[in-house]
Amino acid sequence: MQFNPNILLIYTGGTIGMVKDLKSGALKAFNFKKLLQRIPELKQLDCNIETVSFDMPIDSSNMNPDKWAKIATLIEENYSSFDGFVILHGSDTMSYSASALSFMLQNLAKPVVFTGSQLPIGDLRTDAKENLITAIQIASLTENGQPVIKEVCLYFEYKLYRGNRTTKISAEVFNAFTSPNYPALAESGVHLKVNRDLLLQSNGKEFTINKAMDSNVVIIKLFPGINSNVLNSVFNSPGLKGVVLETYGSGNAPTDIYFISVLQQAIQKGIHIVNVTQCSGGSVNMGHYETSTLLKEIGIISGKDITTEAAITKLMYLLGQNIPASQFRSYFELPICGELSE
Ligand code: ASN
Repeated sequence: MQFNPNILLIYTGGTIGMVKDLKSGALKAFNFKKLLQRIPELKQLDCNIETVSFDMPIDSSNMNPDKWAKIATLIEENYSSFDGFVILHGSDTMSYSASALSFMLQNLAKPVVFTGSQLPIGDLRTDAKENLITAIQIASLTENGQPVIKEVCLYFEYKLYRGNRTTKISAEVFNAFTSPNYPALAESGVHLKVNRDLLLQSNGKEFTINKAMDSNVVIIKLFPGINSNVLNSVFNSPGLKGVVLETYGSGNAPTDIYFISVLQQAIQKGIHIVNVTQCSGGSVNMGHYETSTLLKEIGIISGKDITTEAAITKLMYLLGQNIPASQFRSYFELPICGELSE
């Protein structure tokens, strides 16, 4: 007898779930309970689809750690009854959410595939149908009764990426995401080609979720001329515990005394600072240039080839774990679920 996987579609909001009102012409949220009526093609898939929707679907600009916890809880509550999860999410902050969920869902052994679209599902030229149908197919892939994908991914415009390696690069073209430092996990063409060597393997431990995310963090992007007043006021923000510092090239920054001393004082106060490159590809390598040697010496953490989205959510996650200060750097610099290269 054929095995039909059970797939749970979690609708959080975003452009994908909108249809044009025939009278007014305005875009409005679509009732996901009627998904199969709207997209009859879904009936042809060899899986059983159930849907659950946020009570108030959101534009992903309104995504936050509480809503990440809501998604994680929905997955936890349905983990044993479903073989795979597809999360419909606005594209604007999808890479942040995919990164956050990759840290919050621990010991994952089933697929969690984020997808969305640039045009609403009700639009004639929509990219939503292909993204949704293929995301469901990917979440349904099994081999010897086991899911093929066992991690948090993002599917968009014919490519499946590791979610915590992605970044949104276009508000215009359908090919809106890229994964600058890790190849696509799968590509959809005439055939669905999965690059199995690139997939994360399950560790066999029991699935749990961790919802504690500490948002006392900030991203600072360097630019020539950044001044000490501004830097001082950010680093002296009450409650600040972690900073993602977007530096130049392979992790370089000004060598001015004022700059280094602001960072050093912050580290002495217990603030964790992670060095991430502003470049869209490549890795931080502190000590390669003179302009990054001091950063290494004062105890800045290397983000290596992590994206800013994964760095800020990993910082929130690790700060939520109350890791001893002396071990924080090693926890950050080691991958948890493939978000950086060793
Ligand atoms: N503003 C939308 C969102 O992120 C963009 C989209 O989904 N394409 O919710």
